[in-house]
Amino acid sequence: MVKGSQKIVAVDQGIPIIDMSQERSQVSKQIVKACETLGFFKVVNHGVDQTIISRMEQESINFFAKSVHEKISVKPANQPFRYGFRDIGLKGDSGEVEYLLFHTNDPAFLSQLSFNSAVNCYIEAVNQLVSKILDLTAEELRVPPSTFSKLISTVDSDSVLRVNHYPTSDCGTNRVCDKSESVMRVGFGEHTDPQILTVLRSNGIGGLQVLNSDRLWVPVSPDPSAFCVNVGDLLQVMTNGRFISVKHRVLASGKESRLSTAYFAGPPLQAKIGPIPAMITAVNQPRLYQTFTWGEYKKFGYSLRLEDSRLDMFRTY
Ligand code: GA4
Repeated sequence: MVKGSQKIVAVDQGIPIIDMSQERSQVSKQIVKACETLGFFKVVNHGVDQTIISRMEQESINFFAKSVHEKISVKPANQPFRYGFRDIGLKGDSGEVEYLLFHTNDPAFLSQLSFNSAVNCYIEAVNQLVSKILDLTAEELRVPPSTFSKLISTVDSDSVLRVNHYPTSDCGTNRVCDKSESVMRVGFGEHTDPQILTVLRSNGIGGLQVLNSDRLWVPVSPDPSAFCVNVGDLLQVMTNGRFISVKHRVLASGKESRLSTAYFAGPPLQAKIGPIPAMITAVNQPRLYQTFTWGEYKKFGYSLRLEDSRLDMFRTY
């Protein structure tokens, strides 16, 4: 069942599309504006090689086409990383989705995957894209150049890759799918991403929606050549609330299958996260959040349900 605000507006309403081949200062201005107003934008001409993207997509399709037995046999180091079907997180959330979720620095797991070279190339490429976006952000905010990107570029950065497959509703049965069926199913319930920044791309099937500042859901049109970028909770904290960690969800029609790949760029577990000094002023922008480690935040996050607000716990008032 779909809960919460249900008003849906026109597709792509207010969603910025940022052409990364523009002049550098233009790109950084547009990124910061998008992070402040919606916390979500699309990037085009992003520089990620199309062959890396296509290979990752084709290999993911091949993976999900395997038998359940084969899929559950790939085992990442520990929970919550795994091949999963319907169950999300550890507190009883579920969605009409099957997925592969793993730490990007888990060589033992990656070596079990038949497509580990495609995955490694993809991770490297999207990590570079995230670093570039974060450096452009820092420039426009006039804070030291690698303030954000240094957190996601070390060997112990806690970044995660999630490959989601939202199957058709007749999946796994011999039932002929009624094409007139227009029921929307929750593929992935509303939530914010806990990390710093997320980059996501999908095949040509829609379903992603973001919640705007008027609390209206904006469907995002699928564009396989673009990346969707969203602010995560940690970037909201570091910018002292200036950037918005946007709520989003996936509603699946079940008529055609959606495939998406999300890279969640996170810092090392022991990294201390709090508002950066340049974002705090005593009068206009008093400190909104306490300082905590990513490890503490993550542990707390996993004790809650998907749609719960994790950030409230770390507010100063
Ligand atoms: C949301 C973003 C990522 O998909 C994820 C998710 C994680 C999981 O599926 O295991 C969480 C969810 C996500 C936020 C709250 C907790 C943790 C499920 C859940 C109920 C991999 C992540 O890092 O946080």
